[in-house]
Amino acid sequence: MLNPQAVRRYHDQGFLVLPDAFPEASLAPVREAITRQVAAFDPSDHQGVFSTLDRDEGRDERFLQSAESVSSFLEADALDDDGRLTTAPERAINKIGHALHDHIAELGDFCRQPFIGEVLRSLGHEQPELWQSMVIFKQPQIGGEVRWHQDATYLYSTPPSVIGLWVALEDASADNGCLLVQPGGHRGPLRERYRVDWHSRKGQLEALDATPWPAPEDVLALEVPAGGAVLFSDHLPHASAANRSGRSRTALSLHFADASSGWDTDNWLQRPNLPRFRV
Ligand SMILES: O=C(O)CCC(=O)C(=O)O
Repeated sequence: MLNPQAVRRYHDQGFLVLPDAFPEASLAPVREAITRQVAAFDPSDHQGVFSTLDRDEGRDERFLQSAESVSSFLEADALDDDGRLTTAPERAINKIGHALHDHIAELGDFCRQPFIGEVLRSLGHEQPELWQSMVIFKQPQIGGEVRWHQDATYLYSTPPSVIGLWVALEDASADNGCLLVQPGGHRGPLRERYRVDWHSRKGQLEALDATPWPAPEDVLALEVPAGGAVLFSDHLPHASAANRSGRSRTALSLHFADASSGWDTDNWLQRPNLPRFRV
C-alpha cells in the first residue's frame, strides 16, 4: 500500500522510486530461478538478438511467440559477424521473456505477492493483470542501450492503464545503465505505436507525434539499489544507456494493465493460450 504523498508523486511525475521495496528473502527464489534458467541456456537455441536501436525491425515470428513462453534473446554485441558468440553463453543473454510468471513457479509466486497488488490498487487499478514479465540483464561491457520510448507504444490499452514495475535485482547506477526518465513527461503525447498486422504477422513502428525525446537537462537517472523498484506510467518517456562497466545490471520488469481497460488487438503481445494472471 502506498501513502497518499507517494500516490500524488506518482501521478505528478509519472514514476515513483521505492528504494527498499523487496526484501532479499523475497528476491532469493527469483535469483535462484534465473540462475537455473541461465545455466540451462543452450546458445544454439536463442531467439535472436534483442536490440531497440533498429526501431524494432528485428522483431520476427520468434519474438511474437515469446509473448507466451520463456525465450532468451542475446545482446547485439555478443555475436560476431559470422553469428558466433564472442562471450561466455551466460554473459551473452540480453533478456529472457515474456511470460516468466506463467512458466516459472518462483516468478509466479513473486508476482502474486499481495504487496504488488496493493501498490497497483493504490495507483488506481481496480483489478491488476500481469501481461508481461522479463529479466533484463544489461551484461557487463556489452549491455545494450534501450532507446527512448513509452511503454504504451508497445502495450496499448484503452483507456491507457499499463503500469511498469521494474525491480532491481542488482544495484543499478549511472555507470551500469540504470533507468533514465523524464519527470512529468507522461503528460506529453504518445510519440509512436508499434502495431502488428496479424495477416502478415509483421509489426511496424509508426510515428504519431513529433514531440522530441527529452533534452539531457530534463533527464533524471534513477539509481536504485538491489531490492529497490521503480513504478512508471505507460506514457513516461524512459530509456537506459549501454553498460560499459564491469558490473551487470539485472532487473525484473513487469507490466500490468487494469482488467477494465481494453487490451489492443494490434499489440504484439497477445496471450490467447494463457489464463489471465490477476494479482
Ligand atoms: O531495463 C531497462 O533498461 C529498460 C526497461 C524498460 O524499458 C521497461 O521495462 O519498460
